[in-house]
Amino acid sequence: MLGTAMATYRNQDLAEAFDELAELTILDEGDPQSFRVRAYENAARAIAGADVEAATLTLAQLQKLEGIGKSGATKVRELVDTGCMAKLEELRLKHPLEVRALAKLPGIGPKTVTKLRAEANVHSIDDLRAAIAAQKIRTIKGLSAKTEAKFAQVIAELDAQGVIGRTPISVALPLARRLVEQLRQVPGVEHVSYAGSLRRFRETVGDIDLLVAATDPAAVMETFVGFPQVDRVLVRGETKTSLLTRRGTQIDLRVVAAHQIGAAQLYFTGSKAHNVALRQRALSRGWTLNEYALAELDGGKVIASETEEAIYAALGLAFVPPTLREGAGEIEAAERGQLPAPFGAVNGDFHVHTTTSGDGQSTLDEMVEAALARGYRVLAITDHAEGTVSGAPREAFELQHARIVAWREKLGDRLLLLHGAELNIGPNGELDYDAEFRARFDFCVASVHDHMDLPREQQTARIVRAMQDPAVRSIGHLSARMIGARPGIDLDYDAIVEAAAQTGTALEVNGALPRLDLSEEALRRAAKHDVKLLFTSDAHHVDELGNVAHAATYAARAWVDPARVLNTGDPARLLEWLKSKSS
Ligand code: DGT
Ligand code: CA
Ligand code: CA
Ligand code: ZN
Repeated sequence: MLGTAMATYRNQDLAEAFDELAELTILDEGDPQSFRVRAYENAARAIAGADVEAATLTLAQLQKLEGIGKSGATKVRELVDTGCMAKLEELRLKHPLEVRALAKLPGIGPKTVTKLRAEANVHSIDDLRAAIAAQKIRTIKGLSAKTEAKFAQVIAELDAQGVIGRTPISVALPLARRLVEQLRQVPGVEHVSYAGSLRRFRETVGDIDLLVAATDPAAVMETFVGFPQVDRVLVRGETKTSLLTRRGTQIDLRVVAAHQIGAAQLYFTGSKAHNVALRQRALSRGWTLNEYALAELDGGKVIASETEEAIYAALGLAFVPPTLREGAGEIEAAERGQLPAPFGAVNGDFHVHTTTSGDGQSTLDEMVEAALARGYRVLAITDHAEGTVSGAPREAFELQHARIVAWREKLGDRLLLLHGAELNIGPNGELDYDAEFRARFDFCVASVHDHMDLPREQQTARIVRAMQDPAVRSIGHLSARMIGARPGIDLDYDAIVEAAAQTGTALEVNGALPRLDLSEEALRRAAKHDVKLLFTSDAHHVDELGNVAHAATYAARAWVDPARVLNTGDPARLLEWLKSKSS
């Protein structure tokens, strides 16, 4: 379905359209760096960051936005005025969703996709599986048995992670938040929320589940199917509608009665295992639990339905946070009052970039002001060091140091502002600059950005070696994975965690949605040793400082003990830890 006349294009939708145009153009031209691709990417960034709604601007006004040329401005007007961008529609037809999923496999570039389509009739991941099984890849000119084995390995890894066909949380969460915001504005709407695996904060979701309580369900459905990112409507009913977005994510929306919203939230948040256990508990008390209510089996008298809290309480359980509802012992813990304590408020950030990094978008001043506004006690500025593509030379760090010192005068005790850096960890654990220069920093986070294919032993050794450096206070995004796109490096987690405990190096939980790193698995291993954790944002823009909340929500899934986390709650422990590194 094409956009309807009633669609209203917000900046996020327009930016999304240009991002999609860039993605499709890469596939079409085979060159991720082409002039056109970069123009589309710039337009997407410009619109996403604009202070005004681009849809309200004239052609001339649009062209005055930095990063938007005549062609971009024309395309914005075309989409807003007609509900359709001809170039985008043409490329979508040429490169259907299955092809785009194929192109997203790590290590398969756009040129290879073109070759696979033209010479092996491979147009989807399933086609690729079949071609590998038939040993057809090695017969394609320019490819080999080695390429074939590599493709097989990539697919096997993604299968093991269970991510093929699922949407990464970095796509699903912003989309869901945007929809919730839009649906809240429909007249008669009393409640909107997302449920399902997204609310449980899984790293990938099969689909997005939305719940709405409203007096006028038809108006809700009308708005929902008119959402600009809709590709097609799969099911349309009075109380349930399902649709597919242009990026291939399914969204289910259910309208329920306001007095039943708690039961619906509980049911549709799942997980299935959690629900089954709750229902058994209800049955053992002569009650039934479904998406409408907790009620008596005979007579059907409702016991609780309006809030999740009331239902848990009636079942004799403490409220179970959605992140723990995986059927992994949470009900027993809730019964005994032994659920993990919640984290206190985040009181500092230890992975933050400014414009000193090539890819940073906010200035030091903006970051400091934003940290103050968030009530932080500590802020470590950690721009990329020379070993990273967007890294800064020594002189830039020296200039920044002077600016940080100047800030300290003004800040007094309000905020401890640390002069830091994000050091790159080389293949053998080498770090940027030299020991003397590194020692000048107050706080260094060290992280892996390349050499992803080394064997486990070497990956483990490089990180352990980095932790032994006196300047390194924490390890950034330990596995360097990109959820749904790139598996993490192969690591002996027990050895890493032991070395972290021994050297007093903290492990970061990076809250950038594409990363969420430490992974759940690593977090569970970390619990077995005396390792300290830091929740960090990896913000490149002040708007991303909120990523620390993602780190906290995600860490909760692994039952992390708040005592392990240095930068939540009372800052005394944090300040103590900052003073010394045992090595
Ligand atoms: P996903 O979408 O695959 O990432 O995972 P979920 O958990 O979001 O699953 P989904 O979308 O199929 O259903 C949302 C929730 O609805 C699920 O977590 C539990 C509930 N639910 C769905 N179908 C059933 C069912 O047949 N039995 C029970 N007990 N619960 C169900
Ligand atoms: Ca779901
Ligand atoms: Ca669903
Ligand atoms: Zn970073």
